[in-house]
Amino acid sequence: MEIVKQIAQSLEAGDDALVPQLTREALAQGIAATAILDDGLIAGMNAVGEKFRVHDIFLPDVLLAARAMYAGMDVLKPLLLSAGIPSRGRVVIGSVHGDLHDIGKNLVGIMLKGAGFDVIDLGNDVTAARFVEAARSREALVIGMSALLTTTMPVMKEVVDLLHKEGLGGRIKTIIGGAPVSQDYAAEIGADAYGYDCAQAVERVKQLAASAS
Ligand code: B1M
Repeated sequence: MEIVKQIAQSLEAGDDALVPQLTREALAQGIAATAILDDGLIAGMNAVGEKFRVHDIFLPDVLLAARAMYAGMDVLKPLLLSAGIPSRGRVVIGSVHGDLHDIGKNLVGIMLKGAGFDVIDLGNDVTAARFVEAARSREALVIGMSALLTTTMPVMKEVVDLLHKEGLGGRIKTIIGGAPVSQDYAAEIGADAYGYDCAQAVERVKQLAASAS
């Protein structure tokens, strides 16, 4: 697993040429895509977050790391997606208004597609009105929201409240996730589920879709 550590280190260094190269090599060595994702790419990004928090590195370094993360994800994406599964239903996802972080949200989208969901990705900086309108007009079973900033978490409550105000609360389910979000926060704002990571998000969405359909 030495190579997986190297992937994490290259991501920390923001090397968007070496990360995909090592990712391909790791796959060729027979290492599972999910192990490369968790122990290489996500582990590297977590280290970047910690260094950024203590001002060891600065915003441009984080941007480079994000670019390297995407370069690695591009290699893994086809392996995390599986073709030919009949649709389990439609899910609208997005990063909430004010939030430009989209790596975790994109991973959740890839994993949901891989599990057979029809995913409508609204991107980042998505207002409550856009989430609800998209879910209603596209007949989605679930809205999945991601927030990485403590300041943007309240938008999740706006979405839940708007759904209830429009009488859609029982029909369209909600799941929230992102580093500052928790099960307690989901309960507090009345969201139907919380996903700790993209794998758990898929399990929760399966349960929500089954109860919504
Ligand atoms: Co920003 N940033 N950032 N940043 N950034 C954080 C979030 C921060 C914790 C860093 C720190 O201080 N340690 C901090 C937030 C502090 C806080 O709110 N308490 C922070 C800050 C302050 C900022 C700015 C304000 C910095 C500035 O401008 N001074 C600014 C805000 C911009 C904005 O959004 N308006 C900013 C900008 C950026 C970049 C643009 C440089 C870049 C984002 C690039 C991009 O996304 N395209 C960036 C990055 C990369 C980070 C860190 C380092 C890494 C985030 C990441 O991608 N992690 C982050 C530190 C950290 O989180 N430790 C940080 C990897 C990703 C796979 O994990 O997104 O958590 P994550 O997703 C996980 C789970 O959370 C879960 O599944 C994934 C794993 O499987 N999950 C879900 C996510 N969404 C889910 C949804 C679900 C279920 C599960 O259901 C729907």
